[in-house]
Order: sequence, then C-alpha cells, then structure tokens
Amino acid sequence: MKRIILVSNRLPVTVEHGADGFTVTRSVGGLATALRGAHAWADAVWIGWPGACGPLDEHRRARLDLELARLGTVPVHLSAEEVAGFYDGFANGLLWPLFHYITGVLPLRLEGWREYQEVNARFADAVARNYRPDDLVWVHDYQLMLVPGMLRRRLPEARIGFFLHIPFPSVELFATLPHREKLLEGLLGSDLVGFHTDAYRRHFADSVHRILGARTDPYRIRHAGRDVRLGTFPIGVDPAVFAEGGQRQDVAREVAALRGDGSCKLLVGIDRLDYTKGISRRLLAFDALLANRPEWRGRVRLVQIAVPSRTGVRAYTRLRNEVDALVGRINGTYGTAHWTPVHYINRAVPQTQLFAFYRAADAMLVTPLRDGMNLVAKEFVATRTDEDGVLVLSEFAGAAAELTEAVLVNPYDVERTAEAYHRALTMPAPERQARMRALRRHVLENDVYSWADSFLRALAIDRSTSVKPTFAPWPPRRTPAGGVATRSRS
Ligand code: ADQ
Repeated sequence: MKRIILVSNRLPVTVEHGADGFTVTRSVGGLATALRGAHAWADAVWIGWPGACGPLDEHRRARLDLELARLGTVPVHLSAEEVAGFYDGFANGLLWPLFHYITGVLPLRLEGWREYQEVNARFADAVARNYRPDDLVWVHDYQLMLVPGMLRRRLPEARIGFFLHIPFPSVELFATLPHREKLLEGLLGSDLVGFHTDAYRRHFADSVHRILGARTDPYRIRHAGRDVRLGTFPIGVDPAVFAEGGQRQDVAREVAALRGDGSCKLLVGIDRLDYTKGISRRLLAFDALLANRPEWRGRVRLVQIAVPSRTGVRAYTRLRNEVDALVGRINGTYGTAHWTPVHYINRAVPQTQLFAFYRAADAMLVTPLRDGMNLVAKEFVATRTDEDGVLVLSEFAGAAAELTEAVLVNPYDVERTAEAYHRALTMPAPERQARMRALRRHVLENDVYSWADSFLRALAIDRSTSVKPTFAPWPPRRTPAGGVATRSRS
C-alpha cells in the first residue's frame, strides 16, 4: 500500500501553552475531518504549519516536534513576518478575494509575494526531506499553489496531486493577477489537479490555455512534455457524526429551548465571519422581509453565528463593523420589549450547539456571494434525520451544483432573497420533506470518505488515464419556478 504525504497550510493540531510547557491536541472540523481517513491510512504523514507557537528555545522546539511526530505530523514553523506576508498578505489579502470575485477589497499594492514564494519553498523542502519513492503527495489549497512545481523539479518521478478548496475564477478575472504564469506553472507540476465543480475545472483549463498557450482538453493539459489530469471531486461531510450529534439527549434539550412554544419561527446562519459568506446581504434580506411582510414581525427570528476569522486582515475588521451596525439597525427598528429579530453570536460555538441550531432551524440560510463548496449546507442536511427543515442556498456556492432541491437564491438580489425566506417559512410540510429526503440521499451517498478515496484512487492510477466527469456543465438549467437547478450526480 502506498504511503501518503498530506500537505496543507495548517496542521490539524492545536498547540496550547501552559505554565509548564505546551500541550498538543488534534483539532476537529474542516480539513482535519475531511482527511482523517487518508491520514489514518497506511503510515501517512501530514506536513503543515502548527500555528503560532511563540518563541521556543531549541530544547522546547525539539520536544514539540517530537510530540507532533507522535501524531503523524511534521511541522513547518513560520515566523510572524512570514505569516504576515505569505498568509495575511498574498494568500488572504489577494488570492482569497480575487478567487471569490470580491474585487472591491483587492489591495492597491501587492503584498507578500516574496514571502509566498519563500514559504512555498519551505513546504516543498519539508516534503522532499520526508519523501520516499512510491509515496503519493497530496497538496491542498490556494496557500500552496507553487509547491507542486517546486517539487516536480526536485522529484521528477513523484506522484503529486493538488486539490483547490476555493473556486477557480473565470479567466477574465484570473488574468488580472500579477504572477499568474508562475501560479499556473506551480499547479501544473501536479499529475492531478482537483476542483469541487466542473465550472472551476473548466476555468482553470481556460486560464492555462489563454495565459500559457498550452494544449488543453476538459480533463487533460499537455505542459512541458507532461500530461496533467484535471478532475471534479465535490467534498462531502461525515454524515454519521451529524446524524448521531443531532439525536443526542443534551442536543434535544437545547433544541426544545431554542424552539420555545413554536410561535416564533427560526432562521439560522452559521459562518466564519468572512465577506465571501454574504452575511451583510443576508441581514438586509431579513430586513426586507420584515419591511415588506409586516405579518412576520414578532413571528420569526434570525440567529446568526459568525466565528471571528483572519482578524489580521483589514477587510475583516471593516466587515465586523458593518455586520455590528446592520444587526443594531434591524433590532433598533423592529425589536420590541418581547421580541428581538436578530440574535448575533460573534464567536465559535461548541459542537453541541451547532447540532442544536441545525436541528432547530425552520430554514438554514447559506447565502455566500461565492464559496468553493460550503460544508455548513451539507452538515445541516446530514443533521436532519427528521427529514424536515428548508435549506436556502446561494447559487454561487459550489454546493448548489449538487443540492438542487434547496431553495436556490441569488444573494445579490436582496428583495428576491427576502421572498425566498418567506417561501421557506411557509413551505407545506410534504414539500419540505420531499426536498429534504432528496438532499439527504445525495449528502449520505457522497460523503467525505468517498471524496478522499476517489481523489487518491485517481492519483494512484496510471498517468495516461483521464478522470471521469461527474457533473453536468455550468450554467445550470432554469427550473419552471424561476429557481436555478443543475443536474445532480447520476
Ligand atoms: P470554509 O470557508 O472554512 O472552507 P465551510 O465549508 O463552510 O467554509 O466550512 C466551515 C466549517 O466551520 C464547517 O465545518 C462549520 O461547521 C464550521 N463553523 C462555521 N462557523 C462556525 C461557528 N460559528 N462555530 C463553530 N463552527 C463553525 C473552505 C472553502 C469552502 C469549502 C471547504 C472545504 O472556503 O468553500 O467547502 O474549504 O473544501
């Protein structure tokens, strides 16, 4: 069995400092859950940044590295300057907004390109040091786009895969990026490049064709005398975790408390506090619902949970102020002594509460302006073993290509999004159940394990084999109801 080297910006660990040293624990959620299966497979190693560990003398650093090795991980330690330039500057200040089509927050001056290259080179060094012939190397996400190319020069025979967790934008936008050639060439060091949707895969092939002049077809690119395969691998969740979580006793008590006597319907939003997640427009649509349909006043509330994120990037401070102000305005305008329209929780919540919110929601609002996939939508569906609850989903989330039975919305169209909330809140039970049953079928059949499995299988097979298409092409079909639908996996 082949050994796997996983490579991601963050290691799936949390290092905590105490008076007598540090403790290292495995973290849950996100990529940590997604790759748990792959990490446990054979004697995999995971290479990445363990987070800021403060100043450590040589002895403590060696002890920390030993602890990390015990968990099957290899650290790439980064200095504060490297994090500022590579992570806050180039990756999150430029690539993140550009790849999500949020051009309004792009910096006037390019920051962090030098650090981005240096840190990518350090990751490539760490992989090369740990590499053994026949290993599969799987690199993750936009922070490490140069790593496959750097590795290919050092390990020409290595089997290298890359997966992009965020959208790949249209060539019109990608072409504006300084250093676009270097980034594409970095990715083309891979044997296989994976995306969440067919649209992202096609955008990438278009960009390579237009910018590098390479010969491309939908699933293969000929570059520098090698074939690079492309594939669509939509990520999923671990449905058992959410099904079991949603049915726990303590969760049931919390659900009852949230629902109260049932006279007030519950809308729920759960996100990282990120401008791509569409929280401001989601609030504006709720405002419009209360303005246009006064019958909902006192009869519906929105719980918005937003976990603080990337506080080192300026655009995130502005977003926080904007959301604070909108929540204040809506509550000030419509709130009464007996009813608060928006309950805003600006911190991470424990898993028990997450399960309870998913379970208690009459409608879950997942309305990003753009999102690679969006796991919250799939976690909500996985939790609803009661086959009830409505998913309101942005057509600009990767998940919309699969979850076609959701109520799909254009989050930029605030008035129609407000109408979609109304539709979700008034949907008859048989329709809610039919839609939820169909959503559940898809989420249960396409879980996170089949995602990792299918990518690794495709990476391990012969280089000349092409990756089978899984989804119908963008743009989605229009449904008679005016919503948007794409064909789901056959
Ligand atoms: P993210 O942008 O982080 O991931 P998402 O897919 O929604 O977005 O995952 C967020 C995770 O954090 C979920 O597991 C959710 O439960 C958890 N979470 C969110 N808010 C929380 C809160 N307030 N408290 C506690 N937990 C919270 C990136 C891409 C996505 C892609 C994933 C996986 O941006 O598009 O789906 O990677 O590829």
